[in-house]
Amino acid sequence: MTSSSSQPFSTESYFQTQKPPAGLKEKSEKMHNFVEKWKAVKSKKVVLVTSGGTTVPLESNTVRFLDNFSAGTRGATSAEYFLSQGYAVIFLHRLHSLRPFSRHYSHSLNPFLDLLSVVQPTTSSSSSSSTEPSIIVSKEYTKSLLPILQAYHDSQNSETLLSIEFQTVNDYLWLLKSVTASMASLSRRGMFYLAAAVSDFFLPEEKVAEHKIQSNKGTLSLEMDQVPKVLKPLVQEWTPEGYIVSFKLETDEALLIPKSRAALSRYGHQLVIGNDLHRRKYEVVFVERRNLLQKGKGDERLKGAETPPIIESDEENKSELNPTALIDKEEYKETWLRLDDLKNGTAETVNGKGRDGEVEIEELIIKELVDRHQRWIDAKM
Ligand code: PAZ
Repeated sequence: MTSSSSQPFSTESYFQTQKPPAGLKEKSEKMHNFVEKWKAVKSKKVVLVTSGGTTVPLESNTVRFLDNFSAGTRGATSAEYFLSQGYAVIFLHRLHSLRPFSRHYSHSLNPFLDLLSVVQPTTSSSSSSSTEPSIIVSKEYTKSLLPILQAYHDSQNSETLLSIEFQTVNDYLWLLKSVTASMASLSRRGMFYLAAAVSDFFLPEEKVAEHKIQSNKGTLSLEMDQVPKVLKPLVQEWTPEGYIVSFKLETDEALLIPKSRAALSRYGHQLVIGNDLHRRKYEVVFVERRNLLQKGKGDERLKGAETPPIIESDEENKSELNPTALIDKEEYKETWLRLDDLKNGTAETVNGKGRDGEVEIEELIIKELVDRHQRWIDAKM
């Protein structure tokens, strides 16, 4: 058994030792059927959007858990723009986090009850008039709600959106592995947009207390294990042809680009989107290898000479501490997307404006990704 006192968990040992969550089979089947359905439509591209934070329970009868800040805004917003670009979307999200369309009316920012008005029955003698009060959307909100409602109905009628929930980091890892196995058959038509904020640490099953941890000791000491870096097998084994986008969140701006480059170098996927915690709604940076961009394809990552080195174990840890140490900077290219550039007229949007009248950074991100993904697909034809 691997644990913090011995070797860190590898992806393999993780899945050998940590139990699959309840409901995995049913959820996996739903995702698999969704993929198969859209695979049959040759023109359809499919994207997996992961969204929201993962929890790490401290007790198996869970009272307390480790969590993070993510509300799922990035994922829910991006899913809408992918749908509007004609993608079929698997939205793998944290339970109770924001969801596409309903996110516009979150209980804290824009409670839906505030949109509604009561219409009292008319006193007219007409037999057809109702005697019951009815509820309508107030006129001032109708204009902004209408396109959201239409897009929501479109996604339901066309069955292009499948939402699947996770809560713990263990749920997330098992579901990710399972959906990736299904999506691998899409070859290059599948995109992975991994925006969830996944815990770096977890408590292996054997270390989780069964009952609520008692407070009579006064202090609580926890030693957590590192979550294995599943991006590595995902890119190299589970779906070698998929177009894979990971996110890198930092709070120290100086680390954003070096750590994004280090992730690309380590895992060999196509794109890292770097974002700073406080600026994430206004600017992001795309970090990619130059040779991928120039040739418009990325299979170099798996073939011989041009493949960047995959940094293993000790080297991986070293580069985590000093992310610039092993990286050839010339190999990488950065492209900033900033909402400020719209004001300056240096960037275009797909629709001109977000549905609430404000442009959202996700609209710019998805526009860029659709182009890159298409080039990735075309490069194989
Ligand atoms: O969910 P949200 O919109 O509040 O935040 C989005 C985000 C910062 C979690 C996402 O853009 C991101 O960077 N995800 C990866 C985080 C990481 O594990 O580095």
